[in-house]
Amino acid sequence: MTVWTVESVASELLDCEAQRRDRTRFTDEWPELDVDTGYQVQDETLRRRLARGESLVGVKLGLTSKAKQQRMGVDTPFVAWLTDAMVLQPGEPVPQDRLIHPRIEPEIVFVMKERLAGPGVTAEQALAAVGSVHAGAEVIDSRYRDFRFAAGDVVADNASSGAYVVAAQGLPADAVDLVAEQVVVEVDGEAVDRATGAAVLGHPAEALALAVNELSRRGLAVEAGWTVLTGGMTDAVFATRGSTVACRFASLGDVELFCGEAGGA
Ligand code: OOG
Ligand code: MG
Repeated sequence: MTVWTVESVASELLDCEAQRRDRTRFTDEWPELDVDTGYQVQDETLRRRLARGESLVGVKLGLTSKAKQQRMGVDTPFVAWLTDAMVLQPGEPVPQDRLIHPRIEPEIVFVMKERLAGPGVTAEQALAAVGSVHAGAEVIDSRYRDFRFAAGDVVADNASSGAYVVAAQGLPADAVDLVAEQVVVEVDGEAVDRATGAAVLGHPAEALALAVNELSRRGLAVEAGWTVLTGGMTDAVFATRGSTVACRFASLGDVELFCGEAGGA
């Protein structure tokens, strides 16, 4: 049986990503892979992403809504890293050729105007450091077969990071009622799900506060200029080739993702 370490799990996860290969979760073989160890793996994979030339552009929250927690069977929210290699420009299709089994979820996105350091940051203080709020969509992609994982596995896997798109036009944080802000998820023009900002820990700024306070445990902060994905508001939908997924927000506008030509590999 393989004896896993932070370094070998980091290598295996980055290899799976590069080779578009999924695998069974590590916690079956290495029950000691708890959330704290998962963060050590996440930080090791970030070091390797930066060493190969990517830059750190922000953080994403995972499992901040009941819809996501129930689907994934994990009820602890967590934070993970965003690099420039994950950015999709509005209008770019889902990068199917580098993803394993992508799914799409609507997210309220913050762009930070000020640095925020914890511990003890409140949602109100967090919101005051936000420069603009944007409509967004995340293309998640797990390195685990059928997205089956425990909390330590998914934290190690950088919270199923894949790609994400943020609407170019944002609004000042105080210009939107983020609790009431509604999103409708459409697949090929048909509404399949909807939620409001309240789904995200009661208020998306709670997710930002959670990220800041979690990072402070590791001596880190949320930096000015960073992008923060506050977490999927609804369950994610499959990025089926040939389809278009739209996330239509009431005040923040729309984000549309074409899922690639039908029939491709
Ligand atoms: C974990 C990633 C969760 C979110 O917004 O909740 C996430 C997963 O669902 O595979 O990105
Ligand atoms: Mg997400």
